[in-house]
Amino acid sequence: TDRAETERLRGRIADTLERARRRTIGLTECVDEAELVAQHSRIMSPLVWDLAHIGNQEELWLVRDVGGREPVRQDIDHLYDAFKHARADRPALPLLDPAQARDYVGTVREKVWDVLERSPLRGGDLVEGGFAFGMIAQHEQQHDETMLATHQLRTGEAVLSAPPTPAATATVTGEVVVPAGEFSMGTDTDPWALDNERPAHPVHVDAFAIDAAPVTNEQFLAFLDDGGYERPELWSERGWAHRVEAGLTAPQFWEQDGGGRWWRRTFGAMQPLRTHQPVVHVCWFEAEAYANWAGKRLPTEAEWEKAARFDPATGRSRRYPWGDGDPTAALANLGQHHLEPADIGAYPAGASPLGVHQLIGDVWEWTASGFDPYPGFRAFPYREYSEVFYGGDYKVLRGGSFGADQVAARGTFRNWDHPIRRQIFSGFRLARSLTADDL
Ligand code: AVJ
Ligand code: FE
Repeated sequence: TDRAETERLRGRIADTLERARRRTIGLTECVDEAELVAQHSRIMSPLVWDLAHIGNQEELWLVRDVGGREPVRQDIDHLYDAFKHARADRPALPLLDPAQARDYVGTVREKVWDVLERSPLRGGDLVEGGFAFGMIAQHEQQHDETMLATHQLRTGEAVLSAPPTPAATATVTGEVVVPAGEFSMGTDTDPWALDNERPAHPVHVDAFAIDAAPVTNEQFLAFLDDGGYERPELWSERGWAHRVEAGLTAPQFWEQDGGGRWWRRTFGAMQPLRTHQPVVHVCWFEAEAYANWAGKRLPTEAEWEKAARFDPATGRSRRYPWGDGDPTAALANLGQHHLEPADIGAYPAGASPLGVHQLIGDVWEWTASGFDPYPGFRAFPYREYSEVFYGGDYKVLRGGSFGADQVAARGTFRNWDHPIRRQIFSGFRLARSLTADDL
């Protein structure tokens, strides 16, 4: 019945909000107060800012807007408005201290349980299908991933731990040809899809080849060993200027010992570079240079999504490479269950019908595309989520990383960042246009 369905949705919303909150608490209780208020990098907020910002967005949308309740702390709205203060300036603000921030997010959440209990979860775009609740869960999880990136930047002893990634059980090499033709990009039907994923629209894509797997540490090391960071002809003009100015000589967090062996620092622990693990912490310009070196290119966003969603048997676009069902631990490395990408071949069950692996999870994949609206885009529920970023200096990333929760990772989900950024869990895979020889 309708009633039973609404109750099921309520339960799913509660579970999703609780999962996000458990993660937020985990990321903020494992370091001391000094570390919560410290700035571990000028490009990141103090963890205590993310914490209270999570509560403030939840208050704005769920308590005040959906719930129509009195504000909890209207006086602090400006402190946690991401557009008012740059990340570098946030430590100097009169922020809530860690105890106040914890109290605040707890108070807001208590009110949200009451709002959820009373919401019909239909009627009006904001609550239809639980959208606003889903949006806020995605917001919290996206900030959790940002906080995880802050953890990776902090120095000192490791405080996070997780079980090792599953071993590879399949051999995955080479590329997959995706046939020419139209496919449906974006979505009208996913109830929690954000504005930038909408609407569904047909896109014609020429036949292309895409790598069955992301580029690995071993492959990236071959580029480095071949002088990749010293050959301007492999880089775009902007990319080379950034390479020089930022002094890039390897992916972030790679270190070479006196014997010439490479190591990777991951959440405070040093590990020998894992050969078959997707490379992570590279910026778009490094991906571009690698692609030039390999004689290929990055996929466009449409190519990536077609590879991830197009089912050649039916012509339909699926929610995920493996079908329409939600992610599980056997399908994709998501949700911070592990603290690094898994080796290539670790998720054969998650491959697309055409045999493209690990599109969802492991690493965010840089695409060739800038962040632009789909035809028919409508900003919802606020311009500052997506619209103000369109046409800016951003490249789209797809697929989600080991640090992305499944609520904020799906076949249509779009992430974006500046092409110089690499503190995010970013990697890439290559594509190429087909030539007469291939056809
Ligand atoms: C979509 C990941 C680029 O973290 O800046 C968080 C998501 N928007 N709060 C970001 C977001 C508002 C956004 N990204
Ligand atoms: Fe935010």
